[in-house]
Amino acid sequence: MSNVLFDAIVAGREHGNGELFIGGAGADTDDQAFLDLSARMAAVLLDRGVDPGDRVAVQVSKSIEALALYIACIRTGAVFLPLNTAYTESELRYFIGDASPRVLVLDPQKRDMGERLIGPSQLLTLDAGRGGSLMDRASASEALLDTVPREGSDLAAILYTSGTTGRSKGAMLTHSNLLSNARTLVSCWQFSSSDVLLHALPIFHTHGLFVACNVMLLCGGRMIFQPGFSTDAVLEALPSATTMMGVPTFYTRLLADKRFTRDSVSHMRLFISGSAPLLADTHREFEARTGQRILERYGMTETNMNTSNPVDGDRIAGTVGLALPGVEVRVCKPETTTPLPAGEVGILHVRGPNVFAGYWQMPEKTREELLEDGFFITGDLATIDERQYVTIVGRSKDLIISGGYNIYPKELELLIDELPGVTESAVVGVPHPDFGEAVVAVVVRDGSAAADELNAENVISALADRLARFKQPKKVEFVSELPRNTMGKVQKNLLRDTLSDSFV
Ligand code: MLC
Ligand code: AMP
Repeated sequence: MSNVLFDAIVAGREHGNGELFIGGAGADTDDQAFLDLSARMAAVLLDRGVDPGDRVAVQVSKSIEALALYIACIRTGAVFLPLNTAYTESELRYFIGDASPRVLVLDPQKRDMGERLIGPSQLLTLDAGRGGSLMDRASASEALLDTVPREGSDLAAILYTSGTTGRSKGAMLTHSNLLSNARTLVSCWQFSSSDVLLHALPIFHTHGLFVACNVMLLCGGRMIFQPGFSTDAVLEALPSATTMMGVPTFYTRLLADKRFTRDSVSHMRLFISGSAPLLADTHREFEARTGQRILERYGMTETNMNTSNPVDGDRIAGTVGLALPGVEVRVCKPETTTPLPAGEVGILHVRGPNVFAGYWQMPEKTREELLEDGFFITGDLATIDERQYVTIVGRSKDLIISGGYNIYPKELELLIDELPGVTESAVVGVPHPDFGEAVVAVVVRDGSAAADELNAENVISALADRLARFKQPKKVEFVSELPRNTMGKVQKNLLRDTLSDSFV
């Protein structure tokens, strides 16, 4: 019997020249070494009692070995659960409690924390320098011989995505969700074994892991695997690349550097942007500087990719393009499933083989967002024009996207409201030149003695242990009351207007 995703990856690699990585730390890891490492890691997981369907939670730095661990999970039938390296112990405690992983893999420096979270017997470690107990055991292990069979409907991964209530939800993605979407992207974006992808994204989210790595694994191409985004390192590696994927911040940072010129990218086949809105101005400035048009696409953790501008054809600035083959999109009035006429703003729904299997252990939440007719309610406000191009015009969900990371205001508001001296708070996203949007907390003090002590620094430091750094407010404003409408609802749009010049 087959393992749907793993078999496709093995077949994909056969199109290539035997190398998955070029440059840097990966130069000596060819396909065979990479797959062999994943087979030995798989044996370690089985030895730790990982059964098909068990979750393997992983919070480690980006490395080739971390990617091999993803493949190891797929081959053992485990459910890969990657976690943002910025998450604090308090955030991890929630994910571990919710997902009950069989094994947790952490950086060796976080061993004590891991023992507190899950105990020593279920803990393994891995660092970006090929160290840690997982690597030690994998080196001493025989490679797993028999890949565990998995069908298309079996889970391959759970990725947590924050929720409007402040509670993160685990999006369950099946083998066929991941495979169908990656195959569609290989074909639509014309990826082949001659492509070299400049990979500077993190590999714990959909964009860097499934969009970037699955596509390259399947097309037989190669990757320049960088630990994170650095303008210098990207400029240095560009001559060896043919394509790049990034969040809009990558492109605004490149444009801010005079070394980024038409000549430096004339050999590039494709620049792709997603995870957050690419300003039409950035799109135009990029074209004016380089002569190339960024291809913008639109996706979500729950759905992988839904729409894309075409490789051949009109890439329209400010739009996210057309529904991908096999994916249906409709724009409906809130609370209905009636599609609106072309050009009218409504909630975007999507349906297709890419759409996830539901939220982990949240059947009600799943029913609310994944409709009986198979459409998923994205919570994004959009229009579809006469040519079927989709434009994302806003969000009906209270969500901030900063540098491509999602931040749900409710999670911060609940923590800030608990602080001594605080009556209430409202957290909003305001324009930021680097991150697109930045988090601002607006706080109302109560009349207590604790309120007299309260300032921006101590609000932020009170959050430090509980929230990843990227979620923490870049600014805290104090007001005597929050603006409310006649229904008593906080008018965040007014706060956003008042604060719109905070960072520009
Ligand atoms: C870092 N910081 C951020 C931040 N990233 N703050 C807000 N938003 C972010 N995204 C913090 C740092 O902790 C630091 O805090 C300060 O901001 C400046 O850090 P930096 O050194 O300038 O940041 P850097 O390390 O360069 O990271 C910026 C970045 C990174 C844009 C390169 O955030 C990134 O790689 N983003 C990609 C996110 C992504 O992959 N999203 C895909 C989700 S999947 P201080 O105060 O300590 O200095 C998805 C689906 C889809 O959305 O459609 O793709
Ligand atoms: P995530 O939950 O991290 O997967 O983020 C998904 C959200 O990112 C979507 O619901 C959109 O709001 C946003 N998003 C992704 N790509 C784009 C894009 N190209 N333009 C605008 N918003 C985007």
